[in-house]
Amino acid sequence: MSRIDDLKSYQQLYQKSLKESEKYWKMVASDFDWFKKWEKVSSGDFHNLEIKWFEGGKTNMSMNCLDRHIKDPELANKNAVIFVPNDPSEQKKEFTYKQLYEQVCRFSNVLKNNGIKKGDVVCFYMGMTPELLIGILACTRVGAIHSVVFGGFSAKALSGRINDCQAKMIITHDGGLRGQKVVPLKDITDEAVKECPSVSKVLVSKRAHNQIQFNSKLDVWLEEEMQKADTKCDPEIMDSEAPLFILYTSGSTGKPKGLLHTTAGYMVNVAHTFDNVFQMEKDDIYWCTADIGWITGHSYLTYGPLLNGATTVMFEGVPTWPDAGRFWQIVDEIKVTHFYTAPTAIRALEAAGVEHVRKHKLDSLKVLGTVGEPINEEAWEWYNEEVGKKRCPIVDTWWQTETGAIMISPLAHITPLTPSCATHPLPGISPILVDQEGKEIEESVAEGNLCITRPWPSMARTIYGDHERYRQTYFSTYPGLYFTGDGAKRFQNGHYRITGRVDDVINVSGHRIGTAEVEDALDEHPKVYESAVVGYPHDIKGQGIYAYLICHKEIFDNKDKSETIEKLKKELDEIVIKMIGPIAKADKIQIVSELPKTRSGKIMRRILRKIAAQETDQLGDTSTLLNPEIVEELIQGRSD
Ligand code: 7RM
Repeated sequence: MSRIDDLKSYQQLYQKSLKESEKYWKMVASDFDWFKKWEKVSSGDFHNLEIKWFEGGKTNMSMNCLDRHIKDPELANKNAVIFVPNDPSEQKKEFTYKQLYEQVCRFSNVLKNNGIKKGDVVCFYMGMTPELLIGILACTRVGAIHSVVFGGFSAKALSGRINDCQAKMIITHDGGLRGQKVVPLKDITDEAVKECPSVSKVLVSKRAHNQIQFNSKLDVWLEEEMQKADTKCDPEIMDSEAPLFILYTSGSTGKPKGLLHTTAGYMVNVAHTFDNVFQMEKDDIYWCTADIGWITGHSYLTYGPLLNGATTVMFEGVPTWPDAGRFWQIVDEIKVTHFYTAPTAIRALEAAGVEHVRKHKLDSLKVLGTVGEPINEEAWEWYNEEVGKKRCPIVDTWWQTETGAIMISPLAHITPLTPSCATHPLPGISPILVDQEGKEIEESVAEGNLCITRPWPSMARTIYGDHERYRQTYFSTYPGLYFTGDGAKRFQNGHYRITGRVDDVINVSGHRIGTAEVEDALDEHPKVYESAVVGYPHDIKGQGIYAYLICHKEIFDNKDKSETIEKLKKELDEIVIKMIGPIAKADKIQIVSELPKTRSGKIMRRILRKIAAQETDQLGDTSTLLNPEIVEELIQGRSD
């Protein structure tokens, strides 16, 4: 195996991965099963944007997650997945690699029996149960492209995504279980599907046993289909560059983008980074708390662990139910060794009181990880002391939906750690910092915009159906470079600290939300004429959503009455929930008479961000504004 096992070999292999890239990735890729080996390791660049890895190769993702492992009798009987249901009194479910293989084969046959062929898109809108994980693996087995939509999104958000990728089938639950709530997934699906002519079948899995409408023209019960299906299904022979999945993510402009990931490069890079970052041993138990609806749930709950023959935990519920000790109770109960979560969860559990964590032993833990947003030092220290008992390295992993795999991260037990630092790049990744003009900042100690200089195997190949938008979004700001949208600091030792988004994307509880999307929703309100949305520092969520609104006179004149604001806020929440989902609700609103605009009519968001963050002493130059007098009104009317 090509795992890095000390700092010296990291340095050597990292250098090799850049200087002898082809040799390096050939070595890594040789650990996998191929129907046919590749002809060319990599081609394409950030100018032509025709990026390909392992071209000419033929393989299959599910074969590498399952068939490859069950050839070894010991691995065949090892747990692949431990499912922890929402309700603590419900029995956990375990699947050995052999059992998971059989379930995936069955599900593959269900897909085929219901008309799914190689290249079709299948949309998943489900809670976190094994059916979701089995379902996406089944897609990869038959060569279908999965598109998972997070169960917290609204019917409108769901139908928009389905229509964008023309999904043929949607797979859902009757209801999703989250704490004491039942999410009416099937009802929401019914509403969405009315607007989705491409969908010819809806597979429904029984979970919450809530009342649903069963439409016999479209709907099929998943469990009945599974019963009928055969437990053998040969994996399709897939090109290295065959589409593997589409995943939607928010950007600074326009509607969400469907990032397209392809087969071999993604597989090799995700497996390799999982292996190096987490440094698992044979009987370790790994738990990533992300939902499969996000990239972390794709790469490091599902594919990374399974490609490495590890045991992965899948948790259906929420961190705070029945109480804020739920995560720690699960860690003790199933002896989790590797625990990977988001800073927002750490901060929320810290705020819930230390007694919840001190009640549990947590002595099985060996490695902790974080992902999704910058982790502040306070939260890092708490995680280190209260959860890791100062015995566990924390891997602060920086990456994106677009990058497919972890890009900058410590290697557990190997990399010297600094709180809140993602540290060094992983093999094949060459980050640089650039200034506003796009000039590389050469000094070792520096701060700037984070770019990547050359293609890596797991990068998204395009935005589904819109290659030009892909070029525009990622490769036009700094021609020849991939621009991440993040700012970063670099230290003397070459380590990086990611400081957060420098564009109009807000990171709320680790979820990416485009300000433009929220503004579009707010503007739907008949009494809102214009809106401007920015992020501001929030103790638990990392960032909160702050909306400045220009409204009808009737509202403006009564803007100091709490009932006016409360009523408007409630109506706006309803619209946002309908258009996007509850995660995009504004935390604060402020009614204003004007927005600060430049002479060319652009909203000056920098000023709005400073006011929302209560940093009004650092407003900078406001003289270029068309309406500088508005600044004082905005400061006076700030919503606290
Ligand atoms: C994996 C994921 C991506 C954005 C990214 C950053 C932020 C993610 C870290 C981080 C600081 C980290 N994909 N981000 N990880 N910021 N430190 N370790 O989250 O596409 O949903 O979001 O998240 O701003 O650009 S994502």
